[in-house]
Amino acid sequence: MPDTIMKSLPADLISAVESTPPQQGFSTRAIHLGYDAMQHNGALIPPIYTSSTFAFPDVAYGGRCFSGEEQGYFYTRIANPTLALLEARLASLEGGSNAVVFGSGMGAITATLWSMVEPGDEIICDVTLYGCTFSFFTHGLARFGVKVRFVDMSAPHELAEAISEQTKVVYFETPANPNMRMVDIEMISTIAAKHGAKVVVDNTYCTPYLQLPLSLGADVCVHSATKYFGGHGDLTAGAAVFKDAELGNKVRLFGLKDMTGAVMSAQDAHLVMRGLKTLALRMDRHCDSAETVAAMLAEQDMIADVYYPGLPQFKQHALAKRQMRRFGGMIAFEFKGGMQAGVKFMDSLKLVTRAVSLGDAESLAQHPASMTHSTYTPEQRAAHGISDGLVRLSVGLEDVQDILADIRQALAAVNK
Ligand code: 3LM
Repeated sequence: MPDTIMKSLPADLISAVESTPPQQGFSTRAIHLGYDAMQHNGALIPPIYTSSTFAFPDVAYGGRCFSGEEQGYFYTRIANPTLALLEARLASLEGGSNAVVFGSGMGAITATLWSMVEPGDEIICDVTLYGCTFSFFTHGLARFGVKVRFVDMSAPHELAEAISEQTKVVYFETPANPNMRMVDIEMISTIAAKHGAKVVVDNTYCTPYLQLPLSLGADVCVHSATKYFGGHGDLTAGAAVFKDAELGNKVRLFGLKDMTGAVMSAQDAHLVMRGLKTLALRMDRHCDSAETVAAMLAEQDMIADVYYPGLPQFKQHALAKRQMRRFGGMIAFEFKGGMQAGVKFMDSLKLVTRAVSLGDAESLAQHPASMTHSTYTPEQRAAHGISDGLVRLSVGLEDVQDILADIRQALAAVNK
């Protein structure tokens, strides 16, 4: 465990982290890291600390907590033992120095970015971003004097041409929500590092089980933990994992504490930890089923394009094989009949649920142009590669033959 993680942990967690053997596998760390039942009355499952505030043995101790001399807990918006355990596990799984958890993915993204830039600085983003992230950059940060530029990072030379000493952050998703366009993390990180810019990657679609951006040169991973981390559609949460512990501490003490207050609840931290225990199992099942569904969709005459990194005909398949362990549970596709056919298809689904969000046990279908990406104007969507006919599918954990059967009957309904 890096020294930097240890410094940010309270004493009881430090002894439990120290007793966790190094080099354990992904799932073993997701299940055990940082917890010793014998220090908690033998309780198999870590206690949920719902307390918003923490008692001081004396005034001087409280003062030392506030000045940072003491690592004790004092208020849950800044730190809490249940959240700290989840943070230690996420830092380990992503290979970071430390992590901070939040009340939503947007909480993680906004708190991180507010802590990294100042008026006059520049951020360069990939052209395709989740709708609310796009909105935060264009309507949020840009209003406060931060210059936001968009570059097609699937062509790294475009970043090399656009980047300057003014650029403080390079930001992207890979695969991107919703059109699955991919970005070469290593190549983009090399270009950014040459100019002293930090790289922030939204790793929500992959989770660290499928992709490790920090090991490829990125500086920060942000997540909507609402998705695969939680995995059951019953919580809203976020996380950021940092290569450099100092930046993580700044995001906690400024971005979280003062700028957003977007704290995660202890109950949700418990649920995310429960989700992490089965993350590897669930991701493998999502990948197995999505591969099957994507292959079936690709055979349909009525479908113009299927965007799934695991398909050999996917334009960036070679990059996907290099960068990802497997290809994930998200698919996007377009009908030759355009938006009208897509809407008919989605309205005909019976098992697959019409809903936004992703990464749940239930398969979900949605229409990005009118839903998750309606924060873009139609002109912006056209310029950012998000077509009106795109259908997005989050392949769930149901039996794959039932998912296939539902999709087949909905495809048949399109032609009726
Ligand atoms: C969605 N996405 O359906 P929260 N980063 C990525 C995301 O996909 C999301 C966030 C961050 C969707 C939510 S649309 C109203 C529903 C790649 C969320 C933000 O704040 O936890 O929702 O995460 O694509």
